[in-house]
Amino acid sequence: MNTTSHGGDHQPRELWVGAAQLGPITRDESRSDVVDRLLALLRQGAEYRCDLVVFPELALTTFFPRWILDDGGDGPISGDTTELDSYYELEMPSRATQALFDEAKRLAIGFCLGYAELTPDGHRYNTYVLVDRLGEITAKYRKVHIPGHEAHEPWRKFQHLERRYFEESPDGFEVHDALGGRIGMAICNDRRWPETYRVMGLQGVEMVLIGYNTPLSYAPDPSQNPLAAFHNHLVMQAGAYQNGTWVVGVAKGGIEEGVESLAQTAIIAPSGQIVAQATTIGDELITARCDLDMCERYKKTLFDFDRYRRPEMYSVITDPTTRSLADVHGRARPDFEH
Ligand code: CDT
Repeated sequence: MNTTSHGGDHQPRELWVGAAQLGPITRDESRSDVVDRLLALLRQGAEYRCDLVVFPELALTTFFPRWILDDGGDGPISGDTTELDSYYELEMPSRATQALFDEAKRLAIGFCLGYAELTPDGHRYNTYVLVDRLGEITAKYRKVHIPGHEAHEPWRKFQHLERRYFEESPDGFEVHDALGGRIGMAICNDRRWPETYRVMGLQGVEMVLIGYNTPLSYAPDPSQNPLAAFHNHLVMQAGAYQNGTWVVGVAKGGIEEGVESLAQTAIIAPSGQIVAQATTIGDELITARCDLDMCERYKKTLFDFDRYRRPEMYSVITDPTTRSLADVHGRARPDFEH
């Protein structure tokens, strides 16, 4: 990689990124078989001289929130949780994933890995870790926006029980100086929310890494099904452009245990343009040379936040006591009165 310090000389700051899309992982696929697939993609990334390889959300197991895996009552998780617990990692690196960390260090390549995390004190998170060229975890992110439902809903063809199996992140969206850039992470449903990108944009993010598992069938409103691919790129391209950042969106796609999921892994420039896109729905590495200085072209012009933003006009976004402009101004504004 050809890097300079932020705001240094005129050498381009380039980060070669690999987006490592995965095809389906079956319910009975062992961790070591999955890690072998990840290793193959990591090595391919090294052959292409990538600095960083990004894997999807929950990259070590099948997307288990599609099943009710405990007693399934209205309350919290209860009963026999043997299978459920088997999908979580109690430590990272774990015994099964150590090979990935060792290989990254040997190849001097970074990676980002999504997995289900069960902490020693019993908290369950949908987690991403960023690993540097030395095979060390430099940053951890826990999913902020948890979609789906809390209790078993038998009317659905398949469940989306993320809200039963994962807690919301207590930490939020941080950015990290790593691999020569300013890097942030988000997971799946997070990508649909403009605040995800803006909170990191305000911290100067230059590349947002986003893994996803997106079923092509959305039970609460099937009219959205044909738009799944459009919405996927719409939100990531908008997030990139409006914040002057690279976005790397990485799918676990294909038909997994009978459920079809979106592929369409993409690397998106700060212009909002897609510069690389997967063409299959299986394991596939796509790569791009990302000029991190391209971010400044947007951050210093049209999206010069310090110059043009009006945060005092946005209080309804974060202040739960204001629900309308009338609340903000303490009265109804004349032109709103009838
Ligand atoms: N994994 C994940 O967050 N998937 C959601 C599905 C939404 S439907 C409950 C997504 O936003 O793609």
